[in-house]
Amino acid sequence: MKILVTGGAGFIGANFLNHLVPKHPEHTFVNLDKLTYAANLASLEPVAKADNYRLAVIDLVDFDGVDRAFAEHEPELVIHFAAESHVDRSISGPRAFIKSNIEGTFNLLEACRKHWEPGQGLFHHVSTDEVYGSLGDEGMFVETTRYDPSSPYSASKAASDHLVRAYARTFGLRTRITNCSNNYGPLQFPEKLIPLMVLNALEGKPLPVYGEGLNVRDWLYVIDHCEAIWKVVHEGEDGQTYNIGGNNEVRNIDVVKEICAVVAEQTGKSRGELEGLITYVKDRPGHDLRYAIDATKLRTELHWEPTETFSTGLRKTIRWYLDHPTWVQQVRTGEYRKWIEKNYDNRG
Ligand code: NAD
Ligand code: TDX
Repeated sequence: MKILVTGGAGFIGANFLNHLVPKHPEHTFVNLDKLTYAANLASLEPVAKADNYRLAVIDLVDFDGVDRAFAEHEPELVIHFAAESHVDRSISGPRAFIKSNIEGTFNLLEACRKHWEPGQGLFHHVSTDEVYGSLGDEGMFVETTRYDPSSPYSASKAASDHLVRAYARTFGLRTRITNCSNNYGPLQFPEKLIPLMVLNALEGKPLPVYGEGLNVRDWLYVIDHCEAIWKVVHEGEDGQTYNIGGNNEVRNIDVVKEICAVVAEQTGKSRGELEGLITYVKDRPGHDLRYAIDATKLRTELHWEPTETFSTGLRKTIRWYLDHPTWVQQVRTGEYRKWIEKNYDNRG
């Protein structure tokens, strides 16, 4: 099968391709990516030369480019990862999120409608639990929870989910959607909580916790997410939504303290000194208090189970960052430093 993977040079997309391209020589994987600041071709080194892997550098906002990619590669399955993904960036500069996440998804759906007869092809949309908004102390998100996004990022993802459902109902496009909780693992750009804290801890820099650190996220190891998507693509039902989550609810402050403990364990640094780097900074506006995913549908209907606990996954992740200093050095370029200054300098 010919599979078009969008956003394959980003964190989850690259893990997905590195994990699945070698396992499936019977499929061809075409990675359509604009290569934004969040993309990194070095992350794809394990598959770059594989016979069943191709790269197409295209911006989803450019419909002609997307149209040409469909004509050239004739995909039968689209797995749509590409998006602007960082909530804080959507607060300081929302326009790119509206363009890439809404217009980009729209262009991809239009290309499917143009190139596929009704009933042909399959469009898998990778989305987030953030579309459901914030939970209080109780309850979990299920597939029927009302959409109530808080940030420009989550609103743009909610809009893209709605477009996907509209194309299924109106044009008969075969679609599936997954809404996943927070991912962590190798290859994650260090603007996100876990890699940012790991690298700062390694360098003895402040560990900036927003607000009081009491917000809760439900953490899932990235490969468990990739396996869930692969299962839904192959065994799921058209028109259905599946929530993906690892039942790993942790308060941010406890995530950071656990990172200090594991960094200490793996480097011999003092855990107490690392915890001393924790600095409480100004909260994120509109900061959702708690996310928790009920993945019962995926577990019971498709028999998916995550393989990593937060403890095993975090140890693997920190080991990976310790073992890949060149990758780390390469992503922390001028652009990265500019973001860190902009986001953290007036937060103290
Ligand atoms: P990322 O920011 O690491 O990577 C995004 C990729 O998309 C990059 O390679 C970038 O170049 C590409 N891209 C962005 N705009 C594009 C455009 N206009 N045209 C073509 N390519 C473009 O993101 P990620 O963390 O890997 O997330 C991937 C997907 O998973 C996103 O849709 C995100 O909403 C969703 N998701 C992420 C998480 C998480 O915790 N990271 C959780 C749930 C869902
Ligand atoms: O420096 C920080 N300090 C801090 O306290 C950063 C970067 C984050 N935080 C907090 C904010 C959140 O409560 O940590 C939590 C996690 O933050 P992020 O890593 O920015 O993730 P989040 O905002 O929860 O969104 C992520 O999960 C859902 C991804 O970025 C989204 O793409 C995904 O959809």
